[in-house]
Amino acid sequence: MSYQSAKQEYAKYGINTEEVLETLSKIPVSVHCWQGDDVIGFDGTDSLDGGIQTTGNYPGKARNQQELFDDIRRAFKIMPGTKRLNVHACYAVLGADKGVVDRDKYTYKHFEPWVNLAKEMGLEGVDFNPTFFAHPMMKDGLSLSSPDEEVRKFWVNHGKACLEISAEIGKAMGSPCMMNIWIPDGYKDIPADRLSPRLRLKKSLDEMLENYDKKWVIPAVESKVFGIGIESYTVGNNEFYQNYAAKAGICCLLDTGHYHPTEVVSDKISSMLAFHDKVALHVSRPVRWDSDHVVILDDELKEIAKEIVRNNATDKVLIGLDYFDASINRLCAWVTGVRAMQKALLCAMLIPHEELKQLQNQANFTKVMYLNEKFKLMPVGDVWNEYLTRQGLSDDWYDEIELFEKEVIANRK
Ligand code: RNT
Ligand code: ZN
Repeated sequence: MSYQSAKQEYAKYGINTEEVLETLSKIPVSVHCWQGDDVIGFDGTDSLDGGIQTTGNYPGKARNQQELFDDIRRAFKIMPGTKRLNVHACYAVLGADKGVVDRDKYTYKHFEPWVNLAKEMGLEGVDFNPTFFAHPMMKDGLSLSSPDEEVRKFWVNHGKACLEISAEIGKAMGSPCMMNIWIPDGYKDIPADRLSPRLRLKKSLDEMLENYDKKWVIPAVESKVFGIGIESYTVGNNEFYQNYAAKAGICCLLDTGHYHPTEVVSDKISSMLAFHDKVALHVSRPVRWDSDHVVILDDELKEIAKEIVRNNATDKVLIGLDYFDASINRLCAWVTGVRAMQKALLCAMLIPHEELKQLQNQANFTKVMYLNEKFKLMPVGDVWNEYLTRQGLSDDWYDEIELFEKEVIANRK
């Protein structure tokens, strides 16, 4: 009922909500596996490092593969739309290889259970990340930029192994695998040499990317401004990777928490699209720093979604989520972020972009403002509810989380 009247309302502005519902359900969102266990993984570590941190002590985090898989199955059930699964190398399912095979020797078989899980859940694809943190071979906090050749080589080999795994994953899923490279390398205090570590990182990336399966792997590099305990200098900063990606012909990944606090990723997307065929995102929510709060429907998220939608870039911007909140129910965190991302895309699709673009060219900024304000309170919610209904879902999913607390969390002591 209310959807029908919303449909008519939007039609007055030339917006076809039927098309919107169809398109929205097909935009893939890559959901990170690491929200479920505070980025710990299965390959040995019990604490996080690399300048990233989860805060909070909410009970019930997944303690092993089975629990994480169970949680993912449960959470994904109430996430609408097309999803991918984003897996980190530290989530290798090692079995008898645990303690025997190290990260430089991981192979596809250690990740096959993830691919099987993704298939079982009917996901579009699986994305992958080498893990350059929380490992004894991180020497003095450095990986690919280490002056210690043994350390540097180890991590180059980890990257190479991950490229091979990514190719297998891509093939197995029939969908290219985005492999994102992020390293925490940097210094707490003012460095004595800024160039050498960057040259070593460049060399390491060159070695790593010498040979990979271009059909099934989309390599990406993720920059950062600083990390906790690594405040003064980050080897892989924005300028480094922008240049590297452009030269090497690979993808840049923009994490919304990795810039100075007044810089916004929404303003960067169009600049990237002017030069690249693809740009990848880690959608997070920084609060004062790269705090990785749960993604919610805030103004910046809406602005990011507008950039994707109004530039017809839904197949050029690879949307991935990256947050980890340990202070609230982790399933609720997961589902909230995925839904917020899709709500933002929906909001962006329910705006008369062509008219607004024309008004901008006519310098009619008065009407641009008027329309933007008007559309904020148009009946987006009715279209959202219809979107969920058509997928057998609803916006009343809190009970599901409560049930999970009772059935699962209560038993994880
Ligand atoms: C860290 C980066 C990186 C990680 C994940 C776990 O600041 O954002 O993407 O969050 O690789
Ligand atoms: Zn990130």
